[in-house]
Amino acid sequence: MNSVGNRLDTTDGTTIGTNLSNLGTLEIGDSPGQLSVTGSYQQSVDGILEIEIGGTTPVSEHDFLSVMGLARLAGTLEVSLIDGFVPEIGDNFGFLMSDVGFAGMFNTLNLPDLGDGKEWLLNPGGSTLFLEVRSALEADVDGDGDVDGQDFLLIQRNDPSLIPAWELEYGTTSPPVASQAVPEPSVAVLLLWGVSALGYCRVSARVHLAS
Ligand SMILES: [Ca+2]
Ligand SMILES: [Ca+2]
Repeated sequence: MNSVGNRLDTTDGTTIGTNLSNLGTLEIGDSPGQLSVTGSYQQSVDGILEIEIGGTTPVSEHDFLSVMGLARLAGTLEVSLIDGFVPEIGDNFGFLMSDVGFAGMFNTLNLPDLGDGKEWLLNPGGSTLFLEVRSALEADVDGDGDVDGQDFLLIQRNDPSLIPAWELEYGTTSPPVASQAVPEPSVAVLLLWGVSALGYCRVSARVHLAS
């Protein structure tokens, strides 16, 4: 148990042979390093997990927390870049692994500025929680950090609604205005959900009438 306001510093390769409940600040390793928890990891809303990133290799270049039990998340993820490292588009950093899985999510992400054209994405896929660096350019649909003819071909084929964004961002490697989120796809997903829910209602109504 790491209590509110307390800082728990672990040296490299430390194993905690029980459940770890973090209500304070958890720092992993001696600069980049690894902490293994054989039980579960629970972080409260007051808890802070500090992750240092100095490269893409876990443990030797960025902090890595390995949990054998459930990782129940809340509170703050605090990331800092070390050793002058500048993340590039496509870089990803798996910093938290759980053999069982995850519950909850961090309430606050304190992530370092990546500069123009790049943004962070927290990817909770599978057994490892990744931080990824992706292009902040809306029309950079192939995700290589620029907006060019390749992107246009893909946009023309798959999503013509991005053509105005492509015209605005063409030839740039950093956008005039960083576009954080694209609202249209989520609206489309909501609409699809609505349509399928409607279809389901109709089917069940028919079943009732028939019986
Ligand atoms: Ca560290
Ligand atoms: Ca591109």
